[in-house]
Amino acid sequence: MQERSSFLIVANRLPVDRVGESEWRRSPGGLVTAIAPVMQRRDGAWLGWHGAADEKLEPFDYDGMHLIPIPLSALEVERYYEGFSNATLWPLYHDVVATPVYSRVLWDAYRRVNERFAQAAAEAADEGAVVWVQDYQLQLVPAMLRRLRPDLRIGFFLHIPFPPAELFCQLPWRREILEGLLGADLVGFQRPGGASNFIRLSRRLLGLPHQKNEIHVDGRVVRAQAFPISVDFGEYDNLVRRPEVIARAKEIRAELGDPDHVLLGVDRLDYTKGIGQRLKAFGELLAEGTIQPGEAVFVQIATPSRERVEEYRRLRNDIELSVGRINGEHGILGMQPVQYLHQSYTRQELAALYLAADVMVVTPLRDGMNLVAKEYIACHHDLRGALVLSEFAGAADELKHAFLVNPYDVDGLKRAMVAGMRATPHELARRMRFLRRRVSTYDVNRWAGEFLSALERPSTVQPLASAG
Ligand code: ADQ
Repeated sequence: MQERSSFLIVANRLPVDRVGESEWRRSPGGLVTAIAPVMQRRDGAWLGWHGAADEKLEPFDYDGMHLIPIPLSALEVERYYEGFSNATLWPLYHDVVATPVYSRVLWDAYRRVNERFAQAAAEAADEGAVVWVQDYQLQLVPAMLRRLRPDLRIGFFLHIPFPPAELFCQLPWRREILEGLLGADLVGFQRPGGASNFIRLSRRLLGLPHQKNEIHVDGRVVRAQAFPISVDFGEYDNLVRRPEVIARAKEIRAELGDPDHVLLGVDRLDYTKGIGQRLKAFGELLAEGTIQPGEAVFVQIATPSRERVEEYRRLRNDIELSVGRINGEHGILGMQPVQYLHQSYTRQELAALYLAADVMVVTPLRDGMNLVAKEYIACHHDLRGALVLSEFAGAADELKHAFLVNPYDVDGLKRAMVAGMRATPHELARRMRFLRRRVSTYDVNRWAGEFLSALERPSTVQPLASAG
């Protein structure tokens, strides 16, 4: 029998990607960076899918972490991951910006895969262990795990928004999802609004009483609270001070033809990110002559994402069409106003791009947090650079000194982009100082630390014995 761990992370994916046949590399992302030290300190294990369908792998150690691969069949990838997670929950939780698919076949797969994760966690956890379940793909795991192992301390964190009742109630399995989450001792959200939506829904759909942010269920108390996620500030701040990154940023500007303004978008190619809206605004600024070709270049980096889901294929076509149209109408030989790159980059190259950009354009229609906005801030110790930020990103709660916009308002978007380009260095420095103060003090280590200490702190509220 394998050794049991006193600290477990349960996530859809393991924190590693395969390179070649059997080599692994740590996947990029703040979550791993924040959690790896805790894992090493506490003899932790991480359960998740390793990324290949129809393949069973034995647990293995990597970089001080014990990794437990959970197998998924090709059909489960299609139904649980691409289907229920990304064609049902993702659009529903993001304000229905695309139409969610409601299918019993997809739901069945979601339930079955969640059960498998819960079983594996129950087997891997030591007596009284702390288990931290991540994100929308695994919302049933807390309750399933509690049934198997009532001795565990279970936390759950939702990385995407938690919708209001008006939207959530569309879900045919709304009770099951709520009950699944309520299996945790602590349910974390990006924004206070997510926590209050959850508390209100528990009352409305399940009749559960609450005191402030503590819900009474089955003689237990479940706390719902916001923990806004952040980035590894120090990592980016160090990167952009390195001579090779500074040189690369200069080179990027030169390759773009040394325009007065470099505008930048960096996103997964996802319909929630508002990429079409920002391109439309930029195209209109060129069409009406507010900016001249050559004066400004828009660089849009769009990482390939969920390419087998229909909506994502359609989005890619739409974006590529609109890039082609803007460049066709406003480009001149050797100079295209929009540079579109459908590729992934290393952190170092991303840091150089952030450093090179005068205006960072982050315009999601809805976003749990948005780490790109915070990464950009971490890259500007020079106090240069303007952040145009959607008020519908979780990050807008903390980053009030950005140029805040409603991405549905094209004129407002145009005004904010122009304001970012024309602001004085003094004004930009003033805003950037506030933004950096926030992101440097509340970084991803603090996020993980605060979640875990809240999870391990017993509630002071007496459970109502009869509730539930
Ligand atoms: P995402 O929707 O993926 O995350 P985001 O928070 O912006 O959105 O994170 C994207 C990450 O991918 C960033 O760290 C960024 O640097 C990286 N990235 C983007 N394009 C890249 C490229 N071309 N090459 C390499 N890296 C690239 C979900 C939620 C968010 C929430 C996070 C964390 O949707 O709202 O902020 O989880 O909780």
